[in-house]
Amino acid sequence: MEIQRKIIHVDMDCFYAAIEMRDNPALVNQPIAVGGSPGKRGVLCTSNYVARKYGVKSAMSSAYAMRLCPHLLILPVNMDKYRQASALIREVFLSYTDLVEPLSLDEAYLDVSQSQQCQSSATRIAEEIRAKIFKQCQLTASAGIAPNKFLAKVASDYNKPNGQYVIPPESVSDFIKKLPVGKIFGVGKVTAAKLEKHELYTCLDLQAKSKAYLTELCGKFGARLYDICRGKDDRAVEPTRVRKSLSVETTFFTDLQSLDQCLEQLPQLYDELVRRLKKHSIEHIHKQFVKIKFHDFVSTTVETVVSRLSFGEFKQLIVTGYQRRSVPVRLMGLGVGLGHCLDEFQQQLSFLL
Ligand code: TTP
Ligand code: MG
Repeated sequence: MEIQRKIIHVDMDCFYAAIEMRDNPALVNQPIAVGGSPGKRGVLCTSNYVARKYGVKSAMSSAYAMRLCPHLLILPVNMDKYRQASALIREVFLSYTDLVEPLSLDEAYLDVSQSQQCQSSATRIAEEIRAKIFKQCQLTASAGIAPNKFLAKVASDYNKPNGQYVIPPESVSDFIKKLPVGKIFGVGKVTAAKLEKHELYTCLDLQAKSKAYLTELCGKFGARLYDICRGKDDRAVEPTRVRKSLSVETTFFTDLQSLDQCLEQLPQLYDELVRRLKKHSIEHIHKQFVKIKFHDFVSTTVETVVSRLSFGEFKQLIVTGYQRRSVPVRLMGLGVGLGHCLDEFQQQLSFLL
């Protein structure tokens, strides 16, 4: 018999913005966002709920956001502060279970199947966790409680902000039937449109299709869809998840017009990458890569296998990448693929973002 698991997905409410509002309560009723400034082709990391009413959201260009909401206040990113809050939140999680899988600074899966607190009620554990987070950080969190990761994540969005939603095992089959395909993690706009073209709108519609049909339609992802639309997801909560790469990138104020101009930018980006690697005490790398985004938003990535970081290799990679198109460049990034140097949870924490 399959063991019934209890998974909680916790996601902080408008995390970066909530921290800024906590630290300056005068901002609470104003539309605010956190991100880069509009004059420098910045993008938003997030916005508060007042700003969201205007359609202002994550990953939107700051310039466009200002058009939607002219009195929007865009605050600079203060990563150290967000990391600090994130560390406190994780301490709360770890007081309930060791099985904590952080997905980002503000989000984690917890497997509380074996946790004894709150008479082993996952619902009450989630309530306590949210209350403790509020007490320690003055920030609100939302949670989803379900028998697996997929459902827990969907559920954490249901009563957001500052709420939680439970999908008990006996409700899974009813819950899943009505779920729109767009809510499935991994189904973006393109896949959703494709499914809808075939009149597949909900998980119930997907359930009527064979695995072969879904695979034909969506490739490898089809097999996963076959399980997911039945509310089935066996992925374990993996506390040792580590990041596989680290990179830095810059979008230029004006497009770079030549290979020489691209190479001129290398030292600055390289120094930034070295700084980040040092900060996280990373020594083992196995790959270097360069990402170039051209003026028309077409991107290319060039990589090479290395055992030590090399400035000269980056130079070569830029040459190769640039010459693939030889047109103006909007963005350049440098990165490294990481070896297996990190397995301690603490190291992992310092490593997120
Ligand atoms: P999210 O949990 O996606 O968003 P959120 O916490 O701001 O809002 P919600 O209440 O809807 O959960 O992301 C967490 C943080 O990660 C967010 O505060 C800022 C950062 N982030 C980015 O920097 N860029 C992005 O594109 C996204 C989506 C998030
Ligand atoms: Mg969040």
